Amino acid sequence: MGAQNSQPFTVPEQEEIMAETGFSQANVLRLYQRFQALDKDEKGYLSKYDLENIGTLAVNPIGDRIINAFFQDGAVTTDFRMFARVLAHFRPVEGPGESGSINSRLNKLKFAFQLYDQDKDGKISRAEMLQVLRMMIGIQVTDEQLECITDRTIQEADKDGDDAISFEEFAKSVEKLNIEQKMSLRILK
Ligand SMILES: [Ca+2]
Ligand SMILES: [Ca+2]
Repeated sequence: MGAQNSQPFTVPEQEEIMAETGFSQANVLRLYQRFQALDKDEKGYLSKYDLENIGTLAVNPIGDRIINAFFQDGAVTTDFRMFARVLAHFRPVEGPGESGSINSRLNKLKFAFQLYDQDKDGKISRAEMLQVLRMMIGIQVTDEQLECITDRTIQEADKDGDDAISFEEFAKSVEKLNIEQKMSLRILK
């Protein structure tokens, strides 16, 4: 009775998660506590509904898209390992030598790209771009302005003229942006 509290606390699959995500032990522990706090019914997994309680996602215009990223291949729940893996994309880059890790620029870009490419055909179509722009800036502009912004965004990035943005074109178009910083949500807070 009550003996659990005297055990040293370990997170399930802690080592694997640290290796996979680059989170420190302290980070993993903090994330796990966050996970448990979100898992109000102590189910051992999170549903979309649970994730909607993350404040930074609730106020993010594409928060729904980010939430969906936790649920790959039609899953309706996310376990802690998946939770940590998705959040690792938002871990700030702490220095060189992290090129292979989940939070590298390339992986951050891939993550961002899939938030647009909802049908996963490897291209952001005009319709897909319009949807995201509507979420991000929709309330401030008219539909007509939104169509114009979409066309301009596509035109600027679309180098091969297929009226869609491939991953390469996407990466190129955001080359000058500080993706490392933009994709570093302070989700751990
Ligand atoms: Ca697509
Ligand atoms: Ca193209």
